[in-house]
Amino acid sequence: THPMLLRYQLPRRVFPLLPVLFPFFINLLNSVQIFCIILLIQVFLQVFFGNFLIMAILNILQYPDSRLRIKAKPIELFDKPLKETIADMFETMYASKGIGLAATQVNIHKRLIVLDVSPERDRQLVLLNPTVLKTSEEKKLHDEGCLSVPGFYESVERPDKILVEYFNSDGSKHQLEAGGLLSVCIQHEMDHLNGKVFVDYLSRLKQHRIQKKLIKEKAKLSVIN
Ligand code: GNR
Ligand code: NI
Repeated sequence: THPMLLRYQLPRRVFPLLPVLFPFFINLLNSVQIFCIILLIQVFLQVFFGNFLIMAILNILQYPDSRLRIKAKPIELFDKPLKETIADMFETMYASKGIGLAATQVNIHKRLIVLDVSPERDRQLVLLNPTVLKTSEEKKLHDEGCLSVPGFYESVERPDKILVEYFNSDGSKHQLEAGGLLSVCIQHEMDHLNGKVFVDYLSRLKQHRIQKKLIKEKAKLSVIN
Protein backbone atom coordinates (compact mmCIF):
# COMPACT_ATOMS: atom_id res chain seq x y z
CA THR A 1 0.00 0.00 0.00
CA HIS A 2 1.09 3.60 -0.59
CA PRO A 3 2.25 5.18 2.70
CA MET A 4 -0.26 8.05 2.49
CA LEU A 5 -3.20 5.64 2.16
CA LEU A 6 -1.99 3.63 5.11
CA ARG A 7 -1.88 6.72 7.29
CA TYR A 8 -5.62 7.13 7.02
CA GLN A 9 -6.35 3.60 8.22
CA LEU A 10 -4.58 4.24 11.51
CA PRO A 11 -6.31 5.36 14.72
CA ARG A 12 -7.12 9.04 15.11
CA ARG A 13 -4.70 9.81 17.92
CA VAL A 14 -1.17 9.25 16.61
CA PHE A 15 2.09 10.63 17.86
CA PRO A 16 3.01 13.41 15.38
CA LEU A 17 6.44 12.04 14.48
CA LEU A 18 5.23 8.59 13.56
CA PRO A 19 4.06 9.41 10.03
CA VAL A 20 7.61 10.56 9.27
CA LEU A 21 8.98 7.16 10.27
CA PHE A 22 6.38 5.16 8.34
CA PRO A 23 8.23 4.65 5.07
CA PHE A 24 10.93 2.75 6.98
CA PHE A 25 8.45 0.44 8.70
CA ILE A 26 6.29 -0.26 5.74
CA ASN A 27 8.89 -2.35 3.91
CA LEU A 28 9.34 -4.58 6.94
CA LEU A 29 5.90 -5.02 8.43
CA ASN A 30 2.30 -5.55 7.41
CA SER A 31 -0.41 -3.12 8.49
CA VAL A 32 -1.68 -5.28 11.36
CA GLN A 33 1.77 -5.31 12.92
CA ILE A 34 2.14 -1.55 12.41
CA PHE A 35 -1.24 -1.01 14.04
CA CYS A 36 -0.20 -3.02 17.11
CA ILE A 37 3.14 -1.24 17.43
CA ILE A 38 1.50 2.18 17.27
CA LEU A 39 -1.05 1.13 19.87
CA LEU A 40 1.80 0.07 22.17
CA ILE A 41 3.74 3.31 21.59
CA GLN A 42 0.60 5.33 22.32
CA VAL A 43 -0.02 3.52 25.60
CA PHE A 44 3.63 4.15 26.53
CA LEU A 45 3.39 7.87 25.69
CA GLN A 46 0.09 8.30 27.52
CA VAL A 47 1.57 6.76 30.65
CA PHE A 48 4.79 8.78 30.64
CA PHE A 49 3.90 12.08 29.02
CA GLY A 50 0.15 12.48 29.51
CA ASN A 51 -2.01 13.66 26.69
CA PHE A 52 -0.33 16.80 25.50
CA LEU A 53 2.26 15.19 23.22
CA ILE A 54 -0.34 13.10 21.46
CA MET A 55 -2.33 15.18 19.04
CA ALA A 56 -4.48 14.27 16.11
CA ILE A 57 -5.02 15.52 12.61
CA LEU A 58 -8.77 15.88 12.31
CA ASN A 59 -10.85 15.29 9.20
CA ILE A 60 -11.93 18.55 7.52
CA LEU A 61 -15.48 18.64 6.12
CA GLN A 62 -15.67 19.56 2.44
CA TYR A 63 -18.12 21.90 0.79
CA PRO A 64 -20.99 21.27 0.02
CA ASP A 65 -21.28 19.04 3.13
CA SER A 66 -24.53 19.95 4.94
CA ARG A 67 -22.74 19.79 8.32
CA LEU A 68 -20.93 23.02 7.37
CA ARG A 69 -24.38 24.65 7.78
CA ILE A 70 -24.80 23.79 11.48
CA LYS A 71 -24.79 26.82 13.80
CA ALA A 72 -22.18 26.33 16.55
CA LYS A 73 -23.16 26.54 20.26
CA PRO A 74 -21.39 28.68 22.87
CA ILE A 75 -18.65 27.05 24.94
CA GLU A 76 -19.62 26.74 28.61
CA LEU A 77 -16.83 24.61 30.07
CA PHE A 78 -13.21 25.73 29.77
CA ASP A 79 -11.85 22.30 30.62
CA LYS A 80 -9.08 19.87 29.62
CA PRO A 81 -10.96 18.20 26.75
CA LEU A 82 -11.42 21.69 25.28
CA LYS A 83 -7.65 22.28 25.44
CA GLU A 84 -7.08 18.96 23.67
CA THR A 85 -9.52 19.96 20.93
CA ILE A 86 -7.63 23.26 20.54
CA ALA A 87 -4.29 21.41 20.22
CA ASP A 88 -5.78 19.04 17.64
CA MET A 89 -7.21 21.96 15.66
CA PHE A 90 -3.84 23.75 15.58
CA GLU A 91 -2.16 20.60 14.38
CA THR A 92 -4.81 20.12 11.71
CA MET A 93 -4.49 23.76 10.62
CA TYR A 94 -0.68 23.68 10.38
CA ALA A 95 -0.70 20.32 8.58
CA SER A 96 -3.11 21.77 5.99
CA LYS A 97 -1.11 25.02 5.72
CA GLY A 98 -4.15 27.10 6.67
CA ILE A 99 -4.12 30.43 8.50
CA GLY A 100 -7.30 29.69 10.44
CA LEU A 101 -9.68 26.89 11.33
CA ALA A 102 -13.18 26.96 12.78
CA ALA A 103 -14.44 24.03 14.89
CA THR A 104 -17.38 23.64 12.49
CA GLN A 105 -14.93 22.55 9.78
CA VAL A 106 -13.82 19.57 11.87
CA ASN A 107 -17.42 18.67 12.73
CA ILE A 108 -17.28 20.15 16.25
CA HIS A 109 -20.20 22.52 16.60
CA LYS A 110 -18.87 24.82 19.31
CA ARG A 111 -17.88 28.50 19.04
CA LEU A 112 -14.15 27.93 18.78
CA ILE A 113 -11.61 29.33 16.29
CA VAL A 114 -7.86 28.86 16.00
CA LEU A 115 -5.73 31.26 13.94
CA ASP A 116 -2.14 31.93 12.94
CA VAL A 117 -1.68 34.53 10.20
CA SER A 118 2.06 35.05 10.86
CA PRO A 119 4.48 34.03 8.09
CA GLU A 120 6.72 32.37 10.71
CA ARG A 121 3.74 30.28 11.90
CA ASP A 122 4.45 31.01 15.55
CA ARG A 123 1.65 33.37 16.65
CA GLN A 124 -1.20 31.21 17.81
CA LEU A 125 -4.51 32.80 18.58
CA VAL A 126 -7.52 31.04 20.09
CA LEU A 127 -10.89 32.76 20.01
CA LEU A 128 -13.66 31.23 22.14
CA ASN A 129 -17.23 32.55 21.92
CA PRO A 130 -16.11 35.48 19.72
CA THR A 131 -18.45 38.41 19.08
CA VAL A 132 -17.95 41.39 16.79
CA LEU A 133 -18.43 44.66 18.72
CA LYS A 134 -17.69 47.09 15.89
CA THR A 135 -17.06 47.03 12.17
CA SER A 136 -15.56 49.82 10.06
CA GLU A 137 -17.67 51.55 7.43
CA GLU A 138 -14.86 51.04 4.94
CA LYS A 139 -14.95 47.74 3.09
CA LYS A 140 -12.18 45.94 1.23
CA LEU A 141 -11.94 43.21 -1.37
CA HIS A 142 -9.65 40.34 -0.47
CA ASP A 143 -8.90 37.01 -2.15
CA GLU A 144 -10.11 34.17 0.02
CA GLY A 145 -9.56 30.45 0.11
CA CYS A 146 -10.94 27.81 2.45
CA LEU A 147 -9.70 24.43 3.65
CA SER A 148 -13.27 23.18 3.16
CA VAL A 149 -13.26 24.41 -0.46
CA PRO A 150 -9.83 23.21 -1.66
CA GLY A 151 -8.41 24.70 -4.84
CA PHE A 152 -10.71 27.73 -5.15
CA TYR A 153 -9.71 31.34 -4.50
CA GLU A 154 -12.19 34.16 -5.00
CA SER A 155 -12.53 37.82 -4.08
CA VAL A 156 -14.86 38.65 -1.19
CA GLU A 157 -15.82 42.09 0.14
CA ARG A 158 -15.87 42.58 3.92
CA PRO A 159 -15.47 45.40 6.46
CA ASP A 160 -11.81 46.46 6.57
CA LYS A 161 -11.46 46.62 10.36
CA ILE A 162 -13.29 44.91 13.21
CA LEU A 163 -13.30 44.99 17.01
CA VAL A 164 -13.78 41.49 18.45
CA GLU A 165 -14.45 40.34 21.99
CA TYR A 166 -13.55 36.76 22.87
CA PHE A 167 -12.44 34.42 25.65
CA ASN A 168 -9.14 32.57 25.66
CA SER A 169 -8.64 28.96 26.82
CA ASP A 170 -8.32 30.02 30.49
CA GLY A 171 -11.73 31.66 30.27
CA SER A 172 -10.50 35.26 30.48
CA LYS A 173 -12.12 37.96 28.35
CA HIS A 174 -10.16 39.93 25.74
CA GLN A 175 -10.70 42.48 23.00
CA LEU A 176 -8.83 42.65 19.73
CA GLU A 177 -8.83 45.27 17.02
CA ALA A 178 -7.96 43.68 13.71
CA GLY A 179 -7.29 44.92 10.19
CA GLY A 180 -5.85 43.40 7.02
CA LEU A 181 -5.48 39.64 6.71
CA LEU A 182 -6.26 39.01 10.39
CA SER A 183 -9.58 40.84 10.06
CA VAL A 184 -10.47 38.91 6.90
CA CYS A 185 -9.55 35.62 8.55
CA ILE A 186 -11.53 36.25 11.75
CA GLN A 187 -14.62 37.22 9.74
CA HIS A 188 -14.20 34.14 7.51
CA GLU A 189 -13.95 31.86 10.58
CA MET A 190 -16.87 33.50 12.40
CA ASP A 191 -18.98 32.88 9.29
CA HIS A 192 -18.13 29.16 9.60
CA LEU A 193 -19.47 29.16 13.19
CA ASN A 194 -22.74 30.55 11.84
CA GLY A 195 -22.96 27.92 9.09
CA LYS A 196 -21.75 30.24 6.35
CA VAL A 197 -19.01 29.53 3.77
CA PHE A 198 -17.24 32.21 1.67
CA VAL A 199 -18.70 30.60 -1.46
CA ASP A 200 -22.11 31.95 -0.35
CA TYR A 201 -20.92 35.49 -1.27
CA LEU A 202 -20.21 34.49 -4.89
CA SER A 203 -22.62 34.42 -7.82
CA ARG A 204 -24.97 31.43 -8.23
CA LEU A 205 -23.06 30.46 -11.36
CA LYS A 206 -19.74 30.29 -9.49
CA GLN A 207 -21.35 28.42 -6.59
CA HIS A 208 -22.67 25.76 -8.97
CA ARG A 209 -19.34 25.44 -10.76
CA ILE A 210 -17.48 24.95 -7.47
CA GLN A 211 -20.05 22.44 -6.20
CA LYS A 212 -19.92 20.41 -9.41
CA LYS A 213 -16.12 20.26 -9.45
CA LEU A 214 -15.78 19.27 -5.79
CA ILE A 215 -18.48 16.60 -6.03
CA LYS A 216 -16.76 15.20 -9.12
CA GLU A 217 -13.37 15.10 -7.36
CA LYS A 218 -14.89 13.37 -4.35
CA ALA A 219 -16.42 10.72 -6.62
CA LYS A 220 -13.01 10.12 -8.24
CA LEU A 221 -11.35 9.71 -4.82
CA SER A 222 -13.93 7.17 -3.67
CA VAL A 223 -13.29 5.08 -6.79
CA ILE A 224 -9.59 4.94 -5.92
CA ASN A 225 -10.34 3.90 -2.35
O1 GNR B 1 -6.13 29.07 5.05
C1 GNR B 1 -6.96 29.94 4.83
N1 GNR B 1 -6.60 31.04 4.14
C2 GNR B 1 -7.41 32.14 3.97
C3 GNR B 1 -7.02 33.10 3.05
C4 GNR B 1 -7.78 34.22 2.83
C5 GNR B 1 -8.93 34.40 3.55
C6 GNR B 1 -9.34 33.46 4.47
C7 GNR B 1 -8.58 32.34 4.69
S1 GNR B 1 -9.08 31.19 5.87
C8 GNR B 1 -8.36 29.73 5.25
C9 GNR B 1 -8.51 28.60 6.23
C10 GNR B 1 -9.98 28.27 6.39
O2 GNR B 1 -10.62 27.70 5.59
N2 GNR B 1 -10.54 28.70 7.46
O3 GNR B 1 -11.86 28.50 7.64
NI1 NI C 1 -12.74 28.38 5.73
